[in-house]
Order: sequence, then structure tokens, then C-alpha cells
Amino acid sequence: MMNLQIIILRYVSIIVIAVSSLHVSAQNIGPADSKATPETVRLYSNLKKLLARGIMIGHQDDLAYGVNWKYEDGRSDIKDVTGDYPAVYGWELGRLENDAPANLDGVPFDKMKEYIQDGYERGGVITISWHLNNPLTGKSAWDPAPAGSAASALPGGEKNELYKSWLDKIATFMQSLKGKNGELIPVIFRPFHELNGSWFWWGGKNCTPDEIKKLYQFTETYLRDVKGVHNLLYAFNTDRFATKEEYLGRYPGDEYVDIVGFDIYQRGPDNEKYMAEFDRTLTTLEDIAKEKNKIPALTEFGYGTLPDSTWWTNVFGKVLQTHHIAYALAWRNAGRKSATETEFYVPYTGQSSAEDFKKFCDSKQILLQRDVTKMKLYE
Ligand code: BMA
Repeated sequence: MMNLQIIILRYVSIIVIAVSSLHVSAQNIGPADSKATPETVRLYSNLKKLLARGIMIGHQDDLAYGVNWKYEDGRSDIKDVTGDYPAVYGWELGRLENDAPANLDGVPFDKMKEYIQDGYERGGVITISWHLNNPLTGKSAWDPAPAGSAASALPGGEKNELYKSWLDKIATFMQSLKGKNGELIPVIFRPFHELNGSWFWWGGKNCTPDEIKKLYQFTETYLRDVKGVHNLLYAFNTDRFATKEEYLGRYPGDEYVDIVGFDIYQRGPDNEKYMAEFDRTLTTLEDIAKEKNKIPALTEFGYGTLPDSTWWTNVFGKVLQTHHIAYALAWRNAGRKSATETEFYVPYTGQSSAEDFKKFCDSKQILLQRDVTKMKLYE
């Protein structure tokens, strides 16, 4: 009798262990959305494979405008300089929540849709950020006051209905992105970025870690389970950070995240200081990604107006190319913003770092459009 009990117990525990390990591996093989479309699942697994091959270069608003030009069909500052488009195309939905015809940087949403389709048809990757207004005050993403803005958007909060109506518009936009055969275009969605800094209402001192975690979770579950949006991979991203603990302090949980990233800009001429910090944060990011089985990426980077003609190969690339991340997205080439301000992060023809950028991009490890077209990331 005793022996039989032991045998049964042994079998039961073997079955329990087998089932739970199946559960763990099931969690690890697919994206956070278990109902993600086939193209989205393929992009997810191909991004993981690509880590061994190279790093894709991306650019925000690349097809819409550059330094000294706007809305010229087929044009791109990266293409002007290197002969090829970027592999990753960044776009931004801020003001979609207000039913505005164009985003906060003036890009019309209908044009943006066409650019997204163009990039996807070429085999490129699409990522979208959202500098959404403060739901509590109606002012911009940079309006930190008053505390409680993030909590107001949660269920039970006074702006939850308003926030849901914003997400309805995000869902409609995402579900309107279709390829030639009617399939949904996969998008790496990057809401609530730089959430360890205090410049947005969703970050740093302006809300508690618990509030922003809940808001990230609510946003994703609402889009996925209520609105049925299944063409998104979710990127979690901080700004520069000091420690792993800081990085994970506002992390919503493994079941909500596909891509882990951070944003870092070089500010000022101290290359050594920037390189040391960039190297350290990339190493920590890779550790976190490995531990959590996520895809690491540099979700925004740049050195404003590129004053160093060999920055790409001597500074940025020298560090980047010792790491394995899926992509690095340069921020937008807004060009002349006012009499005193010009903004760009990749060179345009004739800019002093243009030759060096081309050299950097010529490296086998650095991937532009043509490289990823060959890799067929959606198949
Ligand atoms: C910032 C600048 C702004 C822009 C904002 C959102 O870094 O480029 O001009 O409005 O991003 O795209």
C-alpha cells in the first residue's frame, strides 16, 4: 500500500513538473500577446534571431522630412547619404487622441499611414511612440502637474473614460495599418517611454512606480483584450539609468513586454564619458534581456547636430558594435525649428559627419533596408 502511494505521488509530481515547465517554455516562445497575428509572431522570432547577425539602424520620421526638405516622395536623409533607407522606421502618434489631423510634429496621420505601408512593403520594421497629452489637465505630455495624472487614467479614476476613448483611437489607427494582402502590419508600440525621468506626466516624480506599472498594464490589456488589437509588440523603455534596479523599478512585468530598451543622447563633447555610460547601460540591458528572454534595443539615440565628424565610427559605433541589440533608432531630423534651434541626429548630404556615417553603415554588422529585406522578417 505504502509503495503504491509513493509510486502514485512520484507520477503526480513528474506530471506537475512537466506541465509547469511546458507553461514556462510556452511563455518564452511567443510575444506578450498570445493572439498576435502570424506576421507579428514571425517578426518577434526573427528579431530574436537577428541579434546574432547585426544591428538594424532606424530613424524617426525618416520618410516624412529631413534637414531642409519636407514631404518629397521617396526621399530620406539616410538614403541621401548612404544610398539605402533605414531598416527601422519610427513614427509618433501624439495628438491622435485629440482627433487632430496631424501629430505634434506636424506629420499628417494619413500620410504617416502611407509611409508605414511603404516601409513595411520594403521589409522594414515599424515602431511607434506616443507623446500623449496629460489626461488630467489636457495639456501636453510634458505637463507634469498635478501629481495623480497617471492615476486619473486608471479604472476608477476621473479620466478613465476619456483615456479609454483615446485608446479606442489608437486601436483604430493600429488596425487600419494593412499590407497589400490585407494583413495587419506589425508595429513595435512604445508607450510611456523614458519613464524613469521626470519630464513627462507618466514618469519619475510625477507618479508612483505602481501607478505607471498599472497604466502600462491597463493600456495593453485594453488594446489587446477589449479592442482586439493583435499586431503589436510592446517595448518598455527608460531613459539613461544608473542601475538594474532603477531600470526595473517601473517595469510592468514580463508578461507585458517584448522589447526592453532605453534612450540615450550624447550631450556635450566629452566622448569618453558618454562612451563609458553607453557601454555600461548596454551591458546591463543585454543582461536584463537575457535573464528575461526579451529583445534588447536602443529605442532612441543621438548627438544633436552631430558636431563631431567621426562620431559614428570613433564614438557611437565603437561602443555599439561590441554589443548585440536588435536595433538603434536615431531621433528625428527636424531641421531648422527656430532662428536659434536646429535639430537633427543623422547626417544629411554635406553634413560634416556624412562620410563617417556612410563608413559606419558599410559595416557588415550594421543593417539597413536592403539587408533586412533579404532577411524576410515577416515570413
Ligand atoms: C522631441 C523633439 C520635439 C518633438 C518631440 C516629440 O525630442 O524632437 O521637437 O516634438 O520629441 O516627437
